[in-house]
Amino acid sequence: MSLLENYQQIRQKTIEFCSLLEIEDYAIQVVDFASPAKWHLAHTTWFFETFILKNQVKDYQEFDKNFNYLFNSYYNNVGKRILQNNRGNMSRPSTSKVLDYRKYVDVKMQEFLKDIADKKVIDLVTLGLNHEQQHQELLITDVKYMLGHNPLLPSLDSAFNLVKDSNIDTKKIKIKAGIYEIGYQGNDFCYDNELGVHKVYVDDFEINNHLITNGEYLEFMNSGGYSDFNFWLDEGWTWVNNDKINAPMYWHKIDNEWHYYTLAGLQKVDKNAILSHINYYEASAFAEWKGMRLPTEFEWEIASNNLDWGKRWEWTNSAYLAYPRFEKENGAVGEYNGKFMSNKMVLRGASVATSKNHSRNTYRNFFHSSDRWQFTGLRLAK
Ligand code: AVJ
Ligand code: FE
Repeated sequence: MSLLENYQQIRQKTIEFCSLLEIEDYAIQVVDFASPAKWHLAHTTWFFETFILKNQVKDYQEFDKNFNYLFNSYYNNVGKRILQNNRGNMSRPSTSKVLDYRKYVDVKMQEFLKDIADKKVIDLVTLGLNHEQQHQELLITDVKYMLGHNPLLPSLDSAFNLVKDSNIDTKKIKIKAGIYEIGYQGNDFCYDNELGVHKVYVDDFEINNHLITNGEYLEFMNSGGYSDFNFWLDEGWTWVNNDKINAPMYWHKIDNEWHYYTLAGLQKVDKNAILSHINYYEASAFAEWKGMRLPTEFEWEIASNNLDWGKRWEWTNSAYLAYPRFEKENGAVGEYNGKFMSNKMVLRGASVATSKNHSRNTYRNFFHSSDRWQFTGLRLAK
């Protein structure tokens, strides 16, 4: 597929998901970490306008002089911006103005992509497309958070039954101790944080093929998992107590039976379906209860070719740190990944909301230990 066709398809996909929204759904921000759909639509567009059009197209006229301030997410190199928790304060610009912004930038981008040859620029456009795909996943999880905190727990669409998949092949994979190469070695796109192929030593280990199911997690819950401090990391135990946590995000006990909110509406918890919406503290406590542990990101990558993966982001036992030969990209896009390498854990795999061509066994997702609004799950190792 040409870059132009790729651009058209990926941009269109964002719009397709949004067509399921009501106009009131576009603007609100119910929690700091979840951005409004309107903001995602504009921010992904801003990325192309800022990093491609403004730098590459002679006499390019920006769509609106305020948009850099409104839709710059975190690039200090590109100027001042609104606070992240103010993203929902913007009833203006209207959604229709933001959609006009997308069209304006799309016209310019498509013109520009017709004869583009510079490898560096092609790479930057490709980064912009992968960026948009990351935001497609964030859009889904942010909309889920919004509707999942609406008192009526409305369904978005019956097709969005994203928690259902099950895999309970209980095979265990044994890997021999040795020195293995870690990092992306292909010729296609990857992020800077996957690069700098390097060797790591791992000891003998065993890793489960299956992701923990709701049924297995219910056993942990029913045996008092959330009330025994022995299973918990200190920060996790504080969180459980302060926030009175007794189940994964979106779970509700109704008439003594566990249900969970899905984008297809409220449903009874399916014991065979793969667990979702747990944070690192919960993943760690579950592993402790089982007498096992989470794999490191290196063990995960080494074993990945023999594993069933791709339905949940899997918490690993690895802190999100730079690889030994990590080089952040030049310029403002150097702020893309590298500056978040503190106080975050690595998640490996991909989720039901991840673009299919976007998942690689070297992809390093990262979130804070307390985050659980993504489609996060866990796999055990020992
Ligand atoms: C890799 C999902 C943690 O949410 O900030 C979006 C993705 N990077 N825009 C994030 C991202 C820039 C990133 N995560
Ligand atoms: Fe972004």
